Amino acid sequence: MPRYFDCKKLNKKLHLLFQVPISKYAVTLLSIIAIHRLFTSCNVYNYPSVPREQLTDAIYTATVPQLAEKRTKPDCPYDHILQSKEKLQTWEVPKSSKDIGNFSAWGIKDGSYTPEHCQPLFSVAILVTYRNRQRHLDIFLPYMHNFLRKQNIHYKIFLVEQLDNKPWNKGMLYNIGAQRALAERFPCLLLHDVDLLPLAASNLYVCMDQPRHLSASIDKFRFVLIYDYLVGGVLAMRADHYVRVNGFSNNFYNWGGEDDEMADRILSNNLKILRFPREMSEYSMMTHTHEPVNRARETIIKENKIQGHKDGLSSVRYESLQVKAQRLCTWIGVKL
Ligand code: BGN
Repeated sequence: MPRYFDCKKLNKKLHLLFQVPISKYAVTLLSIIAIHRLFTSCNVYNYPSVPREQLTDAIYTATVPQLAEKRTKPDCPYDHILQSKEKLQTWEVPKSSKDIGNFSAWGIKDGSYTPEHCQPLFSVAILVTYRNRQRHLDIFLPYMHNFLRKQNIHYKIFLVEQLDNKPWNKGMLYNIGAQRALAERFPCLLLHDVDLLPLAASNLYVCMDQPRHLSASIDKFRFVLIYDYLVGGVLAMRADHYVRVNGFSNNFYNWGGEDDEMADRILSNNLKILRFPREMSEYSMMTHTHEPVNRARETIIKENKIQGHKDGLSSVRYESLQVKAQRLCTWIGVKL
Protein backbone atom coordinates (compact mmCIF):
# COMPACT_ATOMS: atom_id res chain seq x y z
CA MET A 1 0.00 0.00 0.00
CA PRO A 2 1.44 3.41 -0.95
CA ARG A 3 1.86 5.77 2.02
CA TYR A 4 0.00 9.01 1.54
CA PHE A 5 0.78 12.25 3.28
CA ASP A 6 -1.35 12.43 6.40
CA CYS A 7 -2.74 15.97 6.67
CA LYS A 8 -4.56 15.25 9.84
CA LYS A 9 -1.38 14.22 11.64
CA LEU A 10 0.44 17.37 10.52
CA ASN A 11 -2.41 19.55 11.71
CA LYS A 12 -2.24 17.89 15.10
CA LYS A 13 1.53 18.47 15.35
CA LEU A 14 1.23 22.14 14.38
CA HIS A 15 -1.53 22.53 16.91
CA LEU A 16 0.74 21.12 19.64
CA LEU A 17 3.56 23.42 18.55
CA PHE A 18 1.39 26.49 19.01
CA GLN A 19 0.31 25.31 22.43
CA VAL A 20 3.86 25.68 23.83
CA PRO A 21 3.91 28.91 25.87
CA ILE A 22 5.67 31.82 24.19
CA SER A 23 7.98 32.21 27.23
CA LYS A 24 9.55 28.82 26.43
CA TYR A 25 10.47 30.02 22.94
CA ALA A 26 11.87 33.21 24.43
CA VAL A 27 14.04 31.28 26.92
CA THR A 28 15.37 28.99 24.15
CA LEU A 29 16.13 31.94 21.89
CA LEU A 30 17.89 33.86 24.67
CA SER A 31 19.98 30.79 25.55
CA ILE A 32 21.08 30.43 21.93
CA ILE A 33 22.04 34.12 21.81
CA ALA A 34 23.94 33.81 25.14
CA ILE A 35 25.90 30.75 23.96
CA HIS A 36 26.71 32.48 20.65
CA ARG A 37 27.87 35.61 22.55
CA LEU A 38 30.04 33.51 24.85
CA PHE A 39 31.84 31.97 21.89
CA THR A 40 32.33 35.25 20.05
CA SER A 41 33.55 37.12 23.15
CA CYS A 42 35.93 34.22 23.84
CA ASN A 43 37.50 35.04 20.51
CA VAL A 44 38.12 38.73 21.30
CA TYR A 45 39.11 37.89 24.87
CA ASN A 46 41.89 35.69 23.47
CA TYR A 47 42.65 38.07 20.62
CA PRO A 48 45.60 37.27 18.28
CA SER A 49 48.85 38.64 19.73
CA VAL A 50 52.61 38.30 19.40
CA PRO A 51 53.65 35.60 21.90
CA ARG A 52 55.72 36.79 24.87
CA GLU A 53 58.79 34.81 23.77
CA GLN A 54 58.76 36.42 20.28
CA LEU A 55 58.39 40.02 21.46
CA THR A 56 62.13 40.80 21.56
CA ASP A 57 62.30 40.23 17.79
CA ALA A 58 59.16 42.25 17.04
CA ILE A 59 59.99 45.45 18.95
CA TYR A 60 61.47 48.45 17.17
CA THR A 61 64.89 49.39 18.49
CA ALA A 62 65.74 53.07 17.94
CA THR A 63 66.74 56.10 19.98
CA VAL A 64 67.10 59.82 19.36
CA PRO A 65 70.40 60.48 17.51
CA GLN A 66 71.96 62.34 20.50
CA LEU A 67 71.74 59.14 22.57
CA ALA A 68 73.00 56.85 19.81
CA GLU A 69 76.08 59.05 19.34
CA LYS A 70 77.43 58.79 22.87
CA ARG A 71 77.52 55.08 23.65
CA THR A 72 79.69 54.64 26.73
CA LYS A 73 77.60 52.33 28.92
CA PRO A 74 76.49 48.71 28.43
CA ASP A 75 73.09 48.18 26.75
CA CYS A 76 70.14 48.23 29.15
CA PRO A 77 68.47 44.85 29.73
CA TYR A 78 64.79 44.38 28.79
CA ASP A 79 64.16 40.62 28.99
CA HIS A 80 63.36 40.66 32.70
CA ILE A 81 60.74 43.37 32.06
CA LEU A 82 59.06 41.44 29.23
CA GLN A 83 59.08 38.28 31.37
CA SER A 84 57.80 39.98 34.54
CA LYS A 85 54.57 38.61 36.02
CA GLU A 86 54.13 41.62 38.33
CA LYS A 87 50.71 43.20 37.95
CA LEU A 88 48.43 45.59 39.85
CA GLN A 89 44.79 44.70 40.35
CA THR A 90 42.17 47.29 39.36
CA TRP A 91 41.32 47.98 43.02
CA GLU A 92 44.98 48.68 43.83
CA VAL A 93 45.17 51.58 41.35
CA PRO A 94 45.18 55.07 42.96
CA LYS A 95 41.75 56.68 42.96
CA SER A 96 42.99 60.16 43.90
CA SER A 97 46.35 61.95 44.04
CA LYS A 98 46.40 61.24 47.83
CA ASP A 99 46.72 57.50 47.07
CA ILE A 100 49.98 58.07 45.16
CA GLY A 101 51.93 58.42 48.42
CA ASN A 102 55.30 60.14 48.53
CA PHE A 103 56.08 60.76 44.90
CA SER A 104 59.64 61.78 44.15
CA ALA A 105 60.53 63.27 40.77
CA TRP A 106 64.14 61.98 40.85
CA GLY A 107 65.80 61.82 37.44
CA ILE A 108 62.93 63.61 35.67
CA LYS A 109 63.34 66.87 33.80
CA ASP A 110 60.87 68.43 31.30
CA GLY A 111 58.82 65.23 31.59
CA SER A 112 61.80 63.24 30.35
CA TYR A 113 63.87 60.46 31.89
CA THR A 114 66.99 58.60 30.70
CA PRO A 115 68.37 55.58 32.60
CA GLU A 116 71.69 56.41 34.22
CA HIS A 117 73.53 53.13 34.54
CA CYS A 118 72.96 51.66 31.09
CA GLN A 119 72.49 52.63 27.45
CA PRO A 120 68.76 52.70 26.59
CA LEU A 121 67.81 51.07 23.27
CA PHE A 122 64.52 52.95 22.93
CA SER A 123 63.46 56.60 22.86
CA VAL A 124 59.73 57.13 23.13
CA ALA A 125 57.70 60.35 22.92
CA ILE A 126 54.51 59.90 24.95
CA LEU A 127 51.83 62.28 23.65
CA VAL A 128 48.90 62.90 25.98
CA THR A 129 45.94 64.97 24.77
CA TYR A 130 44.19 66.92 27.48
CA ARG A 131 41.52 69.41 28.50
CA ASN A 132 39.92 70.05 31.86
CA ARG A 133 40.73 66.73 33.58
CA GLN A 134 42.91 67.92 36.48
CA ARG A 135 41.86 64.99 38.70
CA HIS A 136 43.11 62.49 36.09
CA LEU A 137 46.31 64.38 35.40
CA ASP A 138 47.23 64.50 39.12
CA ILE A 139 47.14 60.71 39.15
CA PHE A 140 48.36 60.05 35.60
CA LEU A 141 51.69 61.91 35.69
CA PRO A 142 53.16 60.49 38.94
CA TYR A 143 51.72 57.02 38.21
CA MET A 144 53.24 56.93 34.73
CA HIS A 145 56.64 58.18 35.85
CA ASN A 146 56.74 55.53 38.58
CA PHE A 147 55.77 52.90 36.01
CA LEU A 148 58.10 54.07 33.23
CA ARG A 149 61.25 54.72 35.27
CA LYS A 150 61.41 50.96 35.90
CA GLN A 151 61.51 50.17 32.17
CA ASN A 152 65.08 51.22 31.28
CA ILE A 153 63.81 53.29 28.35
CA HIS A 154 64.44 56.93 27.44
CA TYR A 155 61.04 58.66 27.31
CA LYS A 156 59.48 62.11 27.37
CA ILE A 157 55.89 63.00 28.21
CA PHE A 158 54.34 65.79 26.10
CA LEU A 159 51.02 67.07 27.43
CA VAL A 160 49.04 68.69 24.60
CA GLU A 161 46.28 70.84 26.05
CA GLN A 162 43.44 72.40 24.06
CA LEU A 163 43.09 75.90 25.54
CA ASP A 164 40.04 77.22 23.66
CA ASN A 165 36.35 76.48 24.21
CA LYS A 166 35.81 75.06 20.74
CA PRO A 167 34.70 71.43 20.51
CA TRP A 168 37.38 68.92 21.51
CA ASN A 169 39.67 67.78 18.67
CA LYS A 170 41.88 64.93 19.82
CA GLY A 171 43.25 64.05 16.38
CA MET A 172 44.53 67.58 15.78
CA LEU A 173 46.11 67.70 19.26
CA TYR A 174 47.97 64.44 18.54
CA ASN A 175 49.24 65.89 15.25
CA ILE A 176 50.49 69.01 17.04
CA GLY A 177 52.27 66.89 19.67
CA ALA A 178 53.71 64.70 16.91
CA GLN A 179 55.16 67.75 15.09
CA ARG A 180 57.08 68.63 18.24
CA ALA A 181 58.24 65.05 18.89
CA LEU A 182 59.37 64.71 15.27
CA ALA A 183 61.30 67.98 15.56
CA GLU A 184 63.06 66.48 18.60
CA ARG A 185 63.76 63.40 16.43
CA PHE A 186 61.91 60.79 18.47
CA PRO A 187 61.71 57.58 16.42
CA CYS A 188 58.63 56.27 18.25
CA LEU A 189 55.37 58.03 19.19
CA LEU A 190 53.06 56.71 21.86
CA LEU A 191 49.58 58.26 21.79
CA HIS A 192 48.02 58.00 25.22
CA ASP A 193 44.62 58.79 26.79
CA VAL A 194 44.98 60.58 30.12
CA ASP A 195 42.46 58.32 31.86
CA LEU A 196 44.21 54.99 31.20
CA LEU A 197 46.69 53.42 33.62
CA PRO A 198 48.72 50.31 32.64
CA LEU A 199 48.58 47.45 35.16
CA ALA A 200 51.29 44.99 34.03
CA ALA A 201 54.99 45.72 34.62
CA SER A 202 55.74 43.69 31.44
CA ASN A 203 53.86 46.17 29.24
CA LEU A 204 57.06 47.67 27.82
CA TYR A 205 56.33 51.15 26.45
CA VAL A 206 58.02 50.82 23.06
CA CYS A 207 57.03 50.68 19.39
CA MET A 208 56.93 47.48 17.37
CA ASP A 209 57.92 47.10 13.72
CA GLN A 210 54.23 47.63 12.90
CA PRO A 211 51.73 49.91 14.69
CA ARG A 212 50.96 48.54 18.15
CA HIS A 213 47.71 48.85 20.08
CA LEU A 214 48.58 48.70 23.77
CA SER A 215 45.25 49.08 25.61
CA ALA A 216 43.65 45.85 24.37
CA SER A 217 42.30 44.76 27.74
CA ILE A 218 40.57 47.51 29.75
CA ASP A 219 38.64 46.92 32.98
CA LYS A 220 35.77 49.13 31.74
CA PHE A 221 35.22 46.71 28.83
CA ARG A 222 35.51 43.66 31.14
CA PHE A 223 39.07 43.15 29.81
CA VAL A 224 37.69 42.24 26.38
CA LEU A 225 38.95 43.71 23.10
CA ILE A 226 35.69 45.17 21.80
CA TYR A 227 36.63 44.85 18.11
CA ASP A 228 39.76 43.77 16.28
CA TYR A 229 40.59 47.07 14.51
CA LEU A 230 40.29 49.14 17.73
CA VAL A 231 43.34 51.41 18.14
CA GLY A 232 41.80 53.89 20.61
CA GLY A 233 43.19 54.38 24.12
CA VAL A 234 46.93 53.79 23.81
CA LEU A 235 48.62 53.37 20.42
CA ALA A 236 52.36 53.22 19.59
CA MET A 237 53.60 54.02 16.09
CA ARG A 238 57.02 54.39 14.59
CA ALA A 239 57.48 58.07 13.72
CA ASP A 240 58.02 57.21 10.01
CA HIS A 241 54.76 55.23 9.98
CA TYR A 242 52.89 58.14 11.60
CA VAL A 243 54.19 60.40 8.81
CA ARG A 244 53.39 57.78 6.16
CA VAL A 245 49.72 57.56 7.18
CA ASN A 246 49.59 61.39 7.48
CA GLY A 247 48.81 61.24 11.21
CA PHE A 248 45.26 61.60 12.49
CA SER A 249 42.47 63.38 10.67
CA ASN A 250 41.83 66.96 11.89
CA ASN A 251 38.16 66.70 10.91
CA PHE A 252 36.79 65.00 14.01
CA TYR A 253 35.30 67.25 16.69
CA ASN A 254 33.81 66.00 19.98
CA TRP A 255 33.83 62.28 20.88
CA GLY A 256 34.41 59.22 18.71
CA GLY A 257 35.56 57.99 15.34
CA GLU A 258 39.04 59.52 14.98
CA ASP A 259 40.67 56.30 16.23
CA ASP A 260 38.66 54.09 13.85
CA GLU A 261 39.66 56.41 11.02
CA MET A 262 43.31 56.02 12.09
CA ALA A 263 42.84 52.23 11.86
CA ASP A 264 41.62 52.81 8.30
CA ARG A 265 44.79 54.78 7.52
CA ILE A 266 47.00 52.08 9.00
CA LEU A 267 45.35 49.23 7.12
CA SER A 268 45.09 51.07 3.80
CA ASN A 269 48.86 51.76 3.99
CA ASN A 270 49.47 48.01 4.21
CA LEU A 271 50.47 48.22 7.85
CA LYS A 272 49.23 45.83 10.52
CA ILE A 273 47.92 46.32 14.04
CA LEU A 274 49.95 44.26 16.52
CA ARG A 275 49.32 43.59 20.20
CA PHE A 276 51.09 42.15 23.23
CA PRO A 277 49.35 39.19 24.89
CA ARG A 278 46.27 39.98 26.96
CA GLU A 279 47.83 39.55 30.41
CA MET A 280 50.46 42.18 29.44
CA SER A 281 47.90 44.63 28.01
CA GLU A 282 45.62 45.26 30.97
CA TYR A 283 44.60 48.81 31.86
CA SER A 284 42.39 50.53 34.37
CA MET A 285 40.23 53.40 33.13
CA MET A 286 39.56 56.28 35.52
CA THR A 287 35.88 57.17 35.57
CA HIS A 288 34.74 60.22 33.63
CA THR A 289 31.91 61.65 31.55
CA HIS A 290 33.00 61.98 27.96
CA GLU A 291 32.65 64.85 25.46
CA PRO A 292 29.39 65.05 23.46
CA VAL A 293 29.19 62.37 20.77
CA ASN A 294 30.10 63.41 17.23
CA ARG A 295 27.00 62.51 15.21
CA ALA A 296 28.83 62.97 11.89
CA ARG A 297 31.65 60.55 12.71
CA GLU A 298 30.57 57.73 10.42
CA THR A 299 30.14 60.09 7.44
CA ILE A 300 33.54 61.72 8.04
CA ILE A 301 35.25 58.31 8.11
CA LYS A 302 33.71 57.49 4.71
CA GLU A 303 34.46 60.91 3.17
CA ASN A 304 38.07 60.90 4.36
CA LYS A 305 38.58 57.48 2.80
CA ILE A 306 37.24 58.70 -0.54
CA GLN A 307 39.61 61.70 -0.37
CA GLY A 308 42.58 59.39 0.25
CA HIS A 309 43.26 60.67 3.80
CA LYS A 310 44.69 63.94 2.46
CA ASP A 311 43.78 65.79 5.61
CA GLY A 312 46.05 65.08 8.58
CA LEU A 313 49.53 65.79 9.92
CA SER A 314 50.34 67.67 6.69
CA SER A 315 47.40 70.08 7.08
CA VAL A 316 47.27 71.03 10.79
CA ARG A 317 46.08 74.60 11.40
CA TYR A 318 45.86 76.36 14.75
CA GLU A 319 45.57 79.88 16.10
CA SER A 320 48.40 79.89 18.64
CA LEU A 321 50.79 77.57 20.47
CA GLN A 322 52.95 77.84 23.59
CA VAL A 323 55.45 75.36 25.00
CA LYS A 324 56.56 75.24 28.64
CA ALA A 325 59.02 72.83 30.16
CA GLN A 326 57.57 71.64 33.45
CA ARG A 327 59.08 69.06 35.77
CA LEU A 328 56.68 66.18 35.01
CA CYS A 329 55.86 67.03 31.39
CA THR A 330 56.62 69.29 28.48
CA TRP A 331 53.40 71.23 28.22
CA ILE A 332 52.07 72.36 24.81
CA GLY A 333 49.09 74.71 25.06
CA VAL A 334 47.16 75.24 21.82
CA LYS A 335 44.29 77.39 20.67
CA LEU A 336 42.75 75.71 17.66
C1 BGN B 1 33.71 53.10 19.20
C2 BGN B 1 34.10 54.49 18.71
C3 BGN B 1 35.54 54.75 19.00
C4 BGN B 1 35.83 54.52 20.49
C5 BGN B 1 35.38 53.13 20.88
C6 BGN B 1 35.62 52.82 22.35
C7 BGN B 1 32.86 55.21 16.70
C8 BGN B 1 32.78 55.19 15.16
C9 BGN B 1 31.47 54.68 14.70
C10 BGN B 1 31.38 54.67 13.19
N1 BGN B 1 33.88 54.54 17.24
O1 BGN B 1 32.37 52.90 18.97
O2 BGN B 1 35.87 56.06 18.63
O3 BGN B 1 37.18 54.67 20.80
O4 BGN B 1 34.01 52.98 20.57
O5 BGN B 1 34.92 53.67 23.20
O6 BGN B 1 32.03 55.78 17.35
